[in-house]
Amino acid sequence: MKIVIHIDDSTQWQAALEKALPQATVLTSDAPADERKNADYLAIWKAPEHLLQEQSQLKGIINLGAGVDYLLKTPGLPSDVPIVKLRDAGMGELMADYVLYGVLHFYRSMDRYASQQQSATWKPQAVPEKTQWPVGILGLGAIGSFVASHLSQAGFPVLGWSRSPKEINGVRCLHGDEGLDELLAQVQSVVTILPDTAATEGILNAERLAKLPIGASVINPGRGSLIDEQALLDALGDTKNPGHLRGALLDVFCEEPLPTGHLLWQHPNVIVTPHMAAPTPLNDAIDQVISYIKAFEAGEALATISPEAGY
Ligand code: OXD
Repeated sequence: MKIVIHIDDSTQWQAALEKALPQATVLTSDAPADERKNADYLAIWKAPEHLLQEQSQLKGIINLGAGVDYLLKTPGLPSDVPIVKLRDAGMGELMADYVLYGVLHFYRSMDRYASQQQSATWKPQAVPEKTQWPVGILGLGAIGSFVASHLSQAGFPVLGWSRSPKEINGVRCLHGDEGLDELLAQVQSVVTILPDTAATEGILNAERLAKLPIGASVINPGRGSLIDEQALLDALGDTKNPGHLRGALLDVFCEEPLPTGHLLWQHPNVIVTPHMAAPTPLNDAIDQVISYIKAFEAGEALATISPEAGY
């Protein structure tokens, strides 16, 4: 069996897979082209087109991340090879930490203290009851559900939204367009963890951002395409003309890296992080990759990606 890996730290993944599957030939995408050919499995994240195009006998593709948007847009992706993706695999916990940090940042007024510090202003801000700080999570897949439960356990009232109905203990789950409007009207912080698909592009547009309460904040560790960036800037306003939103913590952008001159870099109420909310953790992910390969080899049914749905 031949497995070819492409991800930033491919050699660590190669060593871990070789150890777990001693009978397999495990190569990184740096191997010579004639050795890379005829792979049975590709385990990849943001792989170059040629790696997909040069294969002819793939049994499966394993996406080494939660989002398949990049993979599905890669020219040369074969249409007849099943694709699986990492589901949670330790990313839920990383994402939950990132989101909890963002919620606490606004809830405990860290944004206000940062600005007060500019003028050496000593002024404690009121701490509302957590019950008065509902948080909305858009997207209740494996990671979104984990984040929603984590925030609920941290004491925040949590509203979750997905296209189709879901049930999560401790989370008020809403769905459909009406459910989305209902959620937006109530939350102090809205968190976007949806996949990047035609149906989710610009889901937080000007009209929907306007539905958020005055002083609400936006946290986006999902995909840049989910938010209309100009509409977000308009809703944040500036020091002369403050908008109705208080601030944003953004990890993902329509263009990455975020271009140097982009207004989001300069906005005083925006924190920019470089797509680092939930880097794929090696150990948890390796266990999942191995179980996928074993299931493929055993001919077991797997939850594969639907290229039409985009997730
Ligand atoms: C992912 C990501 O989709 O890190 O896993 O963006």
